[in-house]
Amino acid sequence: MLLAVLASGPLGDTRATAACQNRDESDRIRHGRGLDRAGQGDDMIGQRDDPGLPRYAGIATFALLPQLHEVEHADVAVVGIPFDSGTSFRPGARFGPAHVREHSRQLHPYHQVHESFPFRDQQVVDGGDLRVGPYDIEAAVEAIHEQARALVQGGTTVVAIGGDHTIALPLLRAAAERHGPLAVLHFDAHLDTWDTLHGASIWHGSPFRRAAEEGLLDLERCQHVGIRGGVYDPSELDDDARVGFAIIRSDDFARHSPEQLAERIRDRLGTGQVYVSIDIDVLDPAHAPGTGTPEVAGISTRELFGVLRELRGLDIVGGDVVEVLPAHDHAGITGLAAAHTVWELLALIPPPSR
Ligand SMILES: [Mn+2]
Repeated sequence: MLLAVLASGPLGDTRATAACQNRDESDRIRHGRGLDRAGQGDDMIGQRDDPGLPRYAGIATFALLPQLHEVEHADVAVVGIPFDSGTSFRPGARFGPAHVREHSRQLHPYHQVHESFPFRDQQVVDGGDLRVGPYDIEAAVEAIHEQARALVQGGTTVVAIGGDHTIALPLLRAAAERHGPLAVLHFDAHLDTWDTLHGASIWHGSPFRRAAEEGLLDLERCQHVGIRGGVYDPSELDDDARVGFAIIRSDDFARHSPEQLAERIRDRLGTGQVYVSIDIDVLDPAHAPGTGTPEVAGISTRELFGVLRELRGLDIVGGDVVEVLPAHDHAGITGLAAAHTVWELLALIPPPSR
């Protein structure tokens, strides 16, 4: 009651007015310009670069990038999709986007391996969270589809932070509407090409089966990476092959280098357009404990990045990093892994030809 009186009384009004009056140009949050050493990219708005506001302070957009409304055109938008009603086991990935943003504060401008500036070659923004409710899966999938379609049709590549893996279906719909049937590069412990569960046809274990049925996938060019565990019957693997996927297992990382595996992936994907979907549970629970359906004997963060960094040049037209579940995370391990995975994905997306 006391707080309410203060806020609505003369003292509250005075403070608010003073705050507004002080918010002149010098108080605005400053973002770096995108100028690189070759003098290119100076029309980009880069990460927040404000000596008065350290990286750990202020509101966390992804990688402290500008928001969508702060730029004239975004080439790439990182959007949160706080939806987890398709989850079959532990719920809570709806809180993933905020967690990943919070752990993305330490992402820096320069990529040492690629020798590139991922946020200077093109305009990358935080597109905020999509508007989506928790109670009706089909309505949610349609809402995600509509909002993703508006971005994609406007020439913005969408990279989503989930949310559970259900969101890949509407994102693939939006991407395939613009680009045609797509190759899918899918990092996951699980196939995610199952049919129905508990009577639901759209859930987080079925997005790629539904996508194949809808004609969104190029059935000769899809690739799983990191598969292990979680199969009831070998017929599931036959179904999986039928909807277009080849498999690199988690175990394959013990026998083959990231370079060799990346070569297999390139052979499979060919030169056409690719959608990259990364379930954080592809990582071993030691590297990503905060996820909905953990599977032991997974790959390490370094192995994941080892493969991703060999895939420069892919024509990536969309992607997601999903299944981050903060309630089961410890010390931000999963949040950090996911934030850096998004960054690795952004570093691979080719800039538009201007
Ligand atoms: Mn998945």
